[in-house]
Amino acid sequence: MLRLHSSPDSASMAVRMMLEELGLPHEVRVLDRERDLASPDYRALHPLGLIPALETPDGTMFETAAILLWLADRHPAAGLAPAVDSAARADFLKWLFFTSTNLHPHMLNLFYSDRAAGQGNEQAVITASRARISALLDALESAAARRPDWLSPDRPTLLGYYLSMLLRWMGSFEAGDLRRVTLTDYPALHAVAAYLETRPAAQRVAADEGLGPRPFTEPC
Ligand SMILES: N[C@@H](CCC(=O)N[C@@H](CS)C(=O)NCC(=O)O)C(=O)O
Repeated sequence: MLRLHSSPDSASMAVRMMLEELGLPHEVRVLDRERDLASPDYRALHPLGLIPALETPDGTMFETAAILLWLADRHPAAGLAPAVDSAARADFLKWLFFTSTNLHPHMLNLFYSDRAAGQGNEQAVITASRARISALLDALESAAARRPDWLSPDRPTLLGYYLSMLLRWMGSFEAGDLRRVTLTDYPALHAVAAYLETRPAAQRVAADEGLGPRPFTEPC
């Protein structure tokens, strides 16, 4: 049995949606962030005490992108990612890692700016990361506009779920003079998110986590 350690509206959301999309039996453990993340029991699962962690028959996994890729590769018939030997795999992997090593960390900088810059320097890191996020979203929009199968607005995909989750957070973040990202400024990414949020898998998770009926395009 798969066991996901989660928290509402955190990075476990994309993993839950993939588990639902794949129809895999799983248990969801909702963490108490204050109590659990630093506990020895949870640190034994995740060395940094972060969310998500997924217990699997092959051992515990962490890092959102690694978990999503493992799930997709284990269930190739679902087509959530290009097969390992397909021509599209190279392009897909490039943009998956682009997202997990650039966009995701810069988004975390917005929400945990004191960690990145030290207390008192939060605004500088928020301003720098926000500017970088704009450049990253421009690049991702260009990739999505080419309508690759692995980031399609017509079918569920690993990268679509991962990006839609990150776009949800960007759509709700504002600080000082920095306005929220308007998702409609990125029409190809918006189309991916708008399609995915209609999927029963996404709707079930959104309802359970209290994310509203349009969790990606109208974050509440
Ligand atoms: N690179 C990690 C980042 C995980 C991460 O930072 N998760 C956040 C939730 S979205 C978290 O655990 N926050 C709690 C904390 O940092 O105290 C991944 O992709 O899984």
